[in-house]
Amino acid sequence: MTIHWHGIRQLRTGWADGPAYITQCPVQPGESYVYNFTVSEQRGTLLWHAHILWLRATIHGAIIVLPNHAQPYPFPKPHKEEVLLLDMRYSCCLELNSSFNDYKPDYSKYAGEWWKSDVEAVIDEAMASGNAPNVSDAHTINGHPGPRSDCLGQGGYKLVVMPAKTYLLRIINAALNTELFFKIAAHNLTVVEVDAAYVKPFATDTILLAPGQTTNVLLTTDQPTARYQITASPFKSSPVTIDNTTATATVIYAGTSASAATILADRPPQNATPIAAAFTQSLRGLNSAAYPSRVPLRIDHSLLFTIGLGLADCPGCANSLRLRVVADINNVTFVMPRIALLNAHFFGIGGVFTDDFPARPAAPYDYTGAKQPENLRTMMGTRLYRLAYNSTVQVVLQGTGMLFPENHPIHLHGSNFFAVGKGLGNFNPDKDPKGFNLVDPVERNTIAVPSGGWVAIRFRADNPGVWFLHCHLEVHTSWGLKMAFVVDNGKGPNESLLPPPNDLPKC
Ligand SMILES: [Cu+2]
Repeated sequence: MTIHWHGIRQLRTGWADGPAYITQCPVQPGESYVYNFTVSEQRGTLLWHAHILWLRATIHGAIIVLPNHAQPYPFPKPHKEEVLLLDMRYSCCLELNSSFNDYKPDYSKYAGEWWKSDVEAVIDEAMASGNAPNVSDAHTINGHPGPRSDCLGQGGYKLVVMPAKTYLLRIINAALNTELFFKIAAHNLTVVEVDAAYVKPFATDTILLAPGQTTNVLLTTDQPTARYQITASPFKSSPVTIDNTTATATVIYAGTSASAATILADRPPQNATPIAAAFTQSLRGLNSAAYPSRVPLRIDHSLLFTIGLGLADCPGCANSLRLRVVADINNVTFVMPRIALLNAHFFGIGGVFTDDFPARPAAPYDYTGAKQPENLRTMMGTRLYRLAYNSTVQVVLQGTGMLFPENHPIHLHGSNFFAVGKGLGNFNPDKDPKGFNLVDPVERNTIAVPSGGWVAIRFRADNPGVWFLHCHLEVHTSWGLKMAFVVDNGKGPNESLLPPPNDLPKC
């Protein structure tokens, strides 16, 4: 097991970041490891989760970093705060009725009972067959799928509110493979923060979260006393099979009669790309005097990363073509090392990785075109991209149409980034940078690259260590859509990676 503190910067403490074989070897059964780190200059909602294989399906929770007493929220103090954790279950609701009713935020007690299929078996079977893995059986809100025809007696999660108050909802998408729309019937939500970075407040009736993303919204209880449905429903950006269930929960105004009907939310259609685009388009960094947007303006490394799918030969695969689906960045399918990359970097152990990750595709092509090449093979390698301390980086994350285009939520460890531009089709290096927002772009740690389009991000490499960049759809990470940056030490007194702790697990 390893645990990742998703979005915590881990300044100089990469040993506590958690991705298995990137910054540490897994903690073995019966062993222990203390994650020791300091949270500085960050506040907001994040999540922690297991970061090995598919174990984060059951092992995850919220991290709430409260603001400094001297520096309150940049919006009116809410009456109350609530955490809403959206996740998914590979389980049969009927068989698990009792566990759903007994839900407590203590996954270890229920981990054995939640699953009809063991998630490890799900991905192992997919990797052996070469095909896509089975999808989950239910999405949930705070552990409950809500009432379902196959899950009678399930009222779901209930949020009881007082009228004429403002609530801060901290919403987290902890699902493995589904981007989720979130909605509350008859209410607008005022978005104030994403990925623990404040944004310019804006009102919307629907928000969208990719796996790994968090969103804080203000909910003002300005509607008639009644019960209102909450929905978490999938956003489907490509022709793949997904878990198409909707999780439901209820906002109940105090004083609502027990027999009152629930006012239903009209959840967006699964393919509601315009709603998804309108939401992401509305996100702007707060960029106030207290929270300025420190967007790098001069760029040392301008990178173009194509992200998508490919095929690999698989003589043992159980399909007729003897192929398996893989995923890649710049046509490199990442091969997991056997010892942790951070260890190899710190102690100078050779033969574990190379630092020749390609800055751009070997040859330009029509990345998002529907025309498929004859050869969909990728290269295999444990290749990293090296950055000098404090260098500035722009990465254009370019989705491809290889096999088919799909939305990829890309997560960077060790640094937040600014999303300075996005578009559909192929990134145009002559025209598109003219439209970049270098004033108040949204700052975050996970960004959904639109299906058949691109996103440009910028960050400063001011955190020495090895930092994972990967798709947060776990299926794509399993298939190899991942790489890492190695950031060298600086020369100043606080610009070096600290030595590893004594209890760091060994491979
Ligand atoms: Cu992906």
